[in-house]
Amino acid sequence: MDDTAIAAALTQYRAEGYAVLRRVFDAAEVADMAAAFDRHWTEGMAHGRSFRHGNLLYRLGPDPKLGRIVRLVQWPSYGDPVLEAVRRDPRYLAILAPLIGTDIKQIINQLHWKPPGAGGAEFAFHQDVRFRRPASAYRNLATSYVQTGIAIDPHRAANGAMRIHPGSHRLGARPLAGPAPVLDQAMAEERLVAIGLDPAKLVVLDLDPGDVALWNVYTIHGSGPNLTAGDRRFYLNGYVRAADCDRGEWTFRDGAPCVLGEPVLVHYDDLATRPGPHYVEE
Ligand SMILES: O=C(O)CCC(=O)C(=O)O
Repeated sequence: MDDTAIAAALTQYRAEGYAVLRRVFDAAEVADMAAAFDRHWTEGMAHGRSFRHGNLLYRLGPDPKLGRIVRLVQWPSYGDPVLEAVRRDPRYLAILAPLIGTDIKQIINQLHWKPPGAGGAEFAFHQDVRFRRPASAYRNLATSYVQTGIAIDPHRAANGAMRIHPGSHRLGARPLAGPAPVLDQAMAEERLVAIGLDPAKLVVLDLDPGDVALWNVYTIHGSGPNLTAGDRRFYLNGYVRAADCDRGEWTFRDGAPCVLGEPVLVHYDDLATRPGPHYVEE
């Protein structure tokens, strides 16, 4: 990942609302992250229900074929040195600084799974702006927030790769997935047609392990089922210019990486009153 590759990716990100940087993390680093995913899968499945401890959340859900499975983990980096080091890796600063500066907080730190044989594990078409709540905590969202994802496994159409509508980041917030959770719905191209978009323009994010994808908070995207025999794991980190957000964990302060300490307010509004471990109603 050299400066030329970063500049080209950021030009594409600004023009089309997404970009891919190739081979940011090497095979050994990806293997360490894959092992971390497997540790968290074991832990989440052992809970058997959605479980929270502070900002750490194991979100389980029913799968029509596999029963109850771990769909995602939020903030696995507390207590996980491998994932914690990746979230504040200097390579992220090099990618993010031209977009949002060197004082950066983090809102998303998340593991996504699509296990082989899963009948669901889809994400309906949506824009991430719907999750940036409360809206009053954010300013200049279109230019202050950047979402990223590291492919842990080959990320292809057949195993439920993300699909993106290029240029859709210019459309503002559009009604897409409706009020139901994005996680519980399949991608429906008619939703794109209903807002005047051509599904034929969708791009599949074809990623190799260690590649990093970036997308804008208004970019329309979704992902389908995993129809292959292997896992599809994706490590997401979402960053915001610190001055434009009232929440989040510090990631870089004046360009220096910040180690996670005691959890601060990100999404979990009851952090101060109920910080301890507990099971969560789904
Ligand atoms: O993991 C995926 O495929 C979906 C990612 C996504 O849509 C999101 O995090 O907003």
